[in-house]
Amino acid sequence: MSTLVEQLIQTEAHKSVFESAVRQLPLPVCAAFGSSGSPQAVGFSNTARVLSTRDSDGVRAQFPQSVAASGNVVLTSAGPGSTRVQGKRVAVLFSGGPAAGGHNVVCGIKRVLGAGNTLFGVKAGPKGLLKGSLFEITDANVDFIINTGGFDFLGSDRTKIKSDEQFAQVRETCIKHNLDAIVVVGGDDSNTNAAVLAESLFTGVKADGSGVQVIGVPKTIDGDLQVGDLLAISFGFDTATRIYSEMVGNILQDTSSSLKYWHFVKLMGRSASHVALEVALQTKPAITLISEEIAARKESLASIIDRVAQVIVERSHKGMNYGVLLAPEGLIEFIPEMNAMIAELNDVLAHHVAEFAALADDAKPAFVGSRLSPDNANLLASLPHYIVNMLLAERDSHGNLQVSLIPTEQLLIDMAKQRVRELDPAVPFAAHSHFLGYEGRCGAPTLFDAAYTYNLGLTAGSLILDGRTGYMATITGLSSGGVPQAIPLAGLLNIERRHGKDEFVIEKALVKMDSPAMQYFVSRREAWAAGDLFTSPGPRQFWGPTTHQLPISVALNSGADALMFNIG
Ligand code: FBP
Repeated sequence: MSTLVEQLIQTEAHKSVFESAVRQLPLPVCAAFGSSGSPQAVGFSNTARVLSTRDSDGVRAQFPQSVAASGNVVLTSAGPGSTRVQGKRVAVLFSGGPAAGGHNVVCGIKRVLGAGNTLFGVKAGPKGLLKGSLFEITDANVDFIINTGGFDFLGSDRTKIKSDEQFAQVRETCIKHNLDAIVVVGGDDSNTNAAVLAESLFTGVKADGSGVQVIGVPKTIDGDLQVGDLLAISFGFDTATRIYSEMVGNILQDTSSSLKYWHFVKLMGRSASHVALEVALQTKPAITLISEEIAARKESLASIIDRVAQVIVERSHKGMNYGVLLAPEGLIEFIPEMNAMIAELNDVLAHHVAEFAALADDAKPAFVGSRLSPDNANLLASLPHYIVNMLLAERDSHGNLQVSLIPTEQLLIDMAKQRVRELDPAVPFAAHSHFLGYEGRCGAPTLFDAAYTYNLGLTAGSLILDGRTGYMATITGLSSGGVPQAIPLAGLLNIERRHGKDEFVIEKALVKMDSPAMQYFVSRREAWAAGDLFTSPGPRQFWGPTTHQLPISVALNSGADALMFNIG
């Protein structure tokens, strides 16, 4: 074999030149953890902040032990933690969609637990917890997964732990592996699950009557798990939006080079439009639809299409028969008439599960249509088959419509084409559709996500050593050194209608119309529509001038003076 072939084979199995190099990148830690070389656990004390939601009374009744213990008070790091805690057995699992930095959470927990405690990985998410699929994580594992993207070290899934039988299975796993604590790395639904687990495992799991601690870690590329200044952003958002921004920047460059195409790009982010807004701020395309604004304005589908078509026609009259439109993945659920129809549809589906499942696919639209109110039935019938099929597709285990499967970008193209023709038949309109989603979730974490997640892991591990349960780890002060803190999960819960039933949930943080990021976007979008002001931010950097950037929307919303994060 030639030397080059040998070298190439050596790069197999996550040992590319790049992967080997990023493993060596040093990670800064918050001052509270001491030196970055050997970070130490911190202890926690109460702050003066107590969390409450509109459904706090109901939460207190349903989560009595968690609320009594935490008082829904936010915790902050307070000096070194106890170094005498030994022998704890902790399990960590990933839940929901992957997000860059998950591996560093595991590394942070392992480092802070040290040699005196044991960390187990749960294979394939909550389902693995039910089955008891656990394995011990070693220091060698940590050295190998540090700074790498994806969740492939453990795997993930979307199982919601809700039935008595499932809770009994979790208890069995805890007893079988003699667990003291579980860390759930997940989004709003998974952290809701963590709150429920914390209450259910609060006491009486082990022979001595003690319970199992449960700590959440805020993950989701969607960026919709935010708690004001206590949680500026979930991890994974920065990496995903930087990857999408590079791709959109490249497409923008192509449109103004080839001068003949529109590109309609749907961006991941199940409900909220944070991803679309961030990518718009990074790249400045001609049109960006923000779902929350459409809902706030009660804008109909026809009016959205008219708005889009007007821009296409106006640009064409200036000689620009090209451009880029960004649409958030969850758009369809925010258009008022669609939202009302989907809500009724969800109820119909929830009440006819078995009957519906037994039907042939082509009989499903008529079955549902006959059970909807006339307006909603007409709306459903007016939609193209590729949208109807996906609206009727199976919900995930949390009751969510699988918006990543709905080709909204194609619907927008088809409807815009018709409207452009009506407005000015001479305007040429050739469009390509794209969905940028899975491409962005598992990239190697940006330095922000890498450092943030490592510190989140150190915080989660410290909370366990400090004997806490029912909290979500967070790092505040991302531009000023970083402070490990803990948010009481029960203090975030509200009641929402899911699967046709009321359930306790952590509400998704949507884009706020009066947020600085949205206001800035609104102040610039007409100029972006009228001309070619786009930018191509290029690839995310691990070495170089943009290495230490915060997401633009996070920097604007948190009132930062500059675009740089500062942890350590
Ligand atoms: P999480 O909320 O679990 O982080 O997942 C978010 C997400 O990436 C959404 O943006 C997208 O709609 C969804 O996952 C896709 O889910 P799946 O991986 O099951 O196709």
